[in-house]
Amino acid sequence: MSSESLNLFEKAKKLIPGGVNSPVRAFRGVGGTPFFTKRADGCHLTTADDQELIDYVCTWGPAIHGHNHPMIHEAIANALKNGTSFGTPGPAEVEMAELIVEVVPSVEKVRMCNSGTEATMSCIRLARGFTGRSKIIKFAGCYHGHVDSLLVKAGSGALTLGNPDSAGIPPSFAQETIVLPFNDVDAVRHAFFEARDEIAAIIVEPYPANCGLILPQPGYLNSLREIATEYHAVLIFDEVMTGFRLGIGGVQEMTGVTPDLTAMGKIIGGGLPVGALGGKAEIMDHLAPLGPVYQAGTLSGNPLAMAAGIQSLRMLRDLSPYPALETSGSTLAAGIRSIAHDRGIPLQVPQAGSMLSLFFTEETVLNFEQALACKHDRFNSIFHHLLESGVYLPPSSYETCFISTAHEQPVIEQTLDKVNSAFSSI
Ligand code: KE4
Repeated sequence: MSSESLNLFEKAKKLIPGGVNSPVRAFRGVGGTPFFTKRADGCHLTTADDQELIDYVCTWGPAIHGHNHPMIHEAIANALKNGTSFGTPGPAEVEMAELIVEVVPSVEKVRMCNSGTEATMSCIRLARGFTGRSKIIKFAGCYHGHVDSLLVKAGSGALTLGNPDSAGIPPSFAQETIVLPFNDVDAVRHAFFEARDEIAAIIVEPYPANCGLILPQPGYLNSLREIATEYHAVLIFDEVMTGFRLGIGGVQEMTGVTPDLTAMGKIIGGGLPVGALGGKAEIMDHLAPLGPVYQAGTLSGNPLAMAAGIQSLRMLRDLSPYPALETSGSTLAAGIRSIAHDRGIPLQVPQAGSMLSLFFTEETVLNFEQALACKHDRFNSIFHHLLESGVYLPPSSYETCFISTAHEQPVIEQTLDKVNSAFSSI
């Protein structure tokens, strides 16, 4: 590892727990020391030691247009002339709400917040307030941010650090959360048979991407919709990651499965801190100041973040880069599969649009247990070989790679050359 990043990390560790402001950045999943980034442009990061990396993390999703896109940069600069935060309603919030309602099928009303965690936390509280019930169903390996009720068998950084159940969550909270295996309809039916009118909501990442990328079996999401309707429970799609990425309307538009509430984030911030929850007006109107469910935020709807997010959404709506992103994703996934196959290395590369992940196993991964059983040491070896050759994958086999419109064909080909070399090493 280079010296400037090492120096910075040593300093950071004295001041910030683990030296990072979000655990998954610490490389605990893959080993080694994280590099520090000093700038980002297009599909590249430049490290503190001027190493240029092809970035397949894309700041964990928001940078779908690549980093530092000039039109997003300009939108923020223009908004900055008017100040940074007003603490009153502003016109940009209306424009953002209009855009989200326009492009996300199930959203009739929307409330902005500042992170995906706030969005899912608010969805849970709203579902409980709307139904008067307490229990929540979530799925093993799904990660919905660091919400007390949802840090139970969670994915992403919690799983990477080997503690999918965080300390600090009172048993009284955890017992209100029912954790089920993904892709198992009978498990959901059984849970409702047992706890029927106690269950306020099902919350699901419709394409789980926090224990690697797991694709729902045909009809699975439809079954969740039917069961939630049958038992008058709220169906919450956590589209913080998939929203606006797999299509402008997310998984709900792709599959035609309509949730009651949707948690959003990442892309709608254009790289600035933004989350949002949206859904049926009948439910959303239970939020304060209209209804009894309190939810708030000093910087919610911040004008700079709105400007960045509005520009990001406009470009997605007007330019529709999704076919090109699908081509990039499928080309990269097919190339990696072929490289592994030629070497007789068992590897699954699930891919959807500009999202893909690597599971070192023979079988298709359909749930958390199967994801756990993969050969993570092989991923870690590939991760470090690629990093040394200038390609940055997410620093955990429980994460998902993201591709942006800035990852043009030559970059994909260059990446595959480096993947080929990396696979020669295992
Ligand atoms: P934030 O609070 O980190 O903005 O969003 C939480 C969240 C909610 N729902 C889903 C489906 C998510 O993927 C996330 C956050 N994603 C992780 C990456 N797997 C963020 C990276 C990190 O924790 O630093």
